[in-house]
Amino acid sequence: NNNNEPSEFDVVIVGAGFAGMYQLKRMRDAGFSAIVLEVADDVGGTWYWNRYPGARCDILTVDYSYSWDPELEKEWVWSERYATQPEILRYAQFVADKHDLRRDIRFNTRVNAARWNDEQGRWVITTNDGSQLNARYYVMATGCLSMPKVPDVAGSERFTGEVYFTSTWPHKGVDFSGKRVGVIGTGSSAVQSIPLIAEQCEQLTVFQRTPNFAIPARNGAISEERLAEYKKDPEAYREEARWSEIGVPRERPQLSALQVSEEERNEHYESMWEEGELRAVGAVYNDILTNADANDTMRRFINDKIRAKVDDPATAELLCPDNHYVASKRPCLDTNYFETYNLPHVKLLDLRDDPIATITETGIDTGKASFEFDAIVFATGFDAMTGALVGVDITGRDGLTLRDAWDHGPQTYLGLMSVGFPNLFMITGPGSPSVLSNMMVSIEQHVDLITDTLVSLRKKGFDRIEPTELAQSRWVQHNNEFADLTLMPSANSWYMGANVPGKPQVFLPYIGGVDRYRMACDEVVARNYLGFALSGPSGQQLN
Ligand code: NA7
Repeated sequence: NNNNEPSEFDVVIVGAGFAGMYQLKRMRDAGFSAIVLEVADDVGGTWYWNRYPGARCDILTVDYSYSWDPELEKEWVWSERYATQPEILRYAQFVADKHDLRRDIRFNTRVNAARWNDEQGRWVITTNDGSQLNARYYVMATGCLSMPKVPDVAGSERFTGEVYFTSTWPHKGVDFSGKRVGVIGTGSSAVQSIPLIAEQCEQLTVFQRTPNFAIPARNGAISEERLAEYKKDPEAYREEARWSEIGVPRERPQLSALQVSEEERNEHYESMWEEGELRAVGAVYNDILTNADANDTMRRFINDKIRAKVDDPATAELLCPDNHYVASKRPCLDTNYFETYNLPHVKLLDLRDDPIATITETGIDTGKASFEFDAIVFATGFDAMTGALVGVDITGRDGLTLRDAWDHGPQTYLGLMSVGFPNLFMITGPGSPSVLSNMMVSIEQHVDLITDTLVSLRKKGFDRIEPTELAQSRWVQHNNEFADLTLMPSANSWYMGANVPGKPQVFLPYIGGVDRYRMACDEVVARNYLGFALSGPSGQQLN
């Protein structure tokens, strides 16, 4: 069906989420022929798929917005502090319309394989409808949390009732009224959806393996005061975000949590609690992520808050995180999550005490009990950061597959490229700040870097770029050493790949911060692409 369309491009981009959309725009403007391949039937990426009740951003939406089109600041006003999934999807669609992006996006198209042809210096990309595309450059804009984790619960195919995944929710929605529902998982998606599922259903049982930290979202209209932070000079605010630690402007804490009195500390934690923003967690003290005792002070504060919200003391204890440090797993923002357990028809089951033995035709059997359900919801997360990349059959130079190259964990230079895979770029790949930051800021930085790099290669007469072994191995080492300075690797988190059985356990995102990372990238460029080998009609350059 695509036979009459061109199949030769300068750039093939995979994914029409916020990364792929902006990448398309920049490539077009830079005069490259580009196409986006997208498996869904519209733009939006993660906001297209994650339609579960309560799905929202957990970065304020004034921050989680494109900065590359300043008109958008005026044309689009977010209705709440944290916009819902439908509103964010509408925003993506609005941008697609405004910039006429869809004409270069091929929807309903899945990339099955991509193979590098070294003689021609081009990627050959095969899609699910059997067509082949050929491109000089290949950009994976496939997202960090886009490949749902395959259920690793025994018997999950046996259940004959309704089965839902938060990550691929039915477009027509789900009506839980009068139903007995089981939810597996208590990560961000579960914390957002459980209160709304509970409002509808007859009976709800939540199967919890690890309790999570959550601070109140305090959603609603954004306060004038918070809005003023950005409104007084939007461009300066965006620039500050680009040079901040997490892609959201915030003050840098100067003090250790252990340097102040308990009273003063609790006052600070109260204001973090009141602020209801994840940026506040890292802005209170400078050693929350590096010092176990400092982190413990925050852990105790949050757990006391949980205890105050939950009536039944045993349930409250189960909901208090006790085996990981604050922020070592992705903290959540919640609206009535803990209070939901005060409802008589909602029960919490502790899988650490009583693991799931098997899912059955009619429900879930744990070692100690048997539950009957009309519907089971898997809120079990994603094969994060690498899943969508190695999910495509990618073959680079000399028949090397990305899957093999990353067998012991992802190998990248700057989270942007990988040795053996010339001209293949990843947007917010492993080894870049990505999921530890406001994704909009990190996406824009990578898209700008990739586009500017291609423009620079074209100008200099090069058409191949690949990192050197040395640069890549040092970057991987730097990543690991940096992560090891913190408490982050101690948790069984998806940051570590620990949520997927058999996945190599390495800390996946770069923890040095958006600012430091940007500085490193800028220096690489300023030093003539330090750490990259460039070649093409005008010869070779090795830095
Ligand atoms: P998460 O944060 O990975 O949460 C998944 C949850 O599911 C988490 O509580 C897991 O427990 C639980 N889980 C996963 N597998 C199992 C099995 N086999 N048995 C029991 N429980 C299980 O995914 P989300 O979709 O909530 O959020 C992903 C990100 O999207 C989020 O951080 C935001 O950045 C946006 P565990 O903690 O592994 O013990």
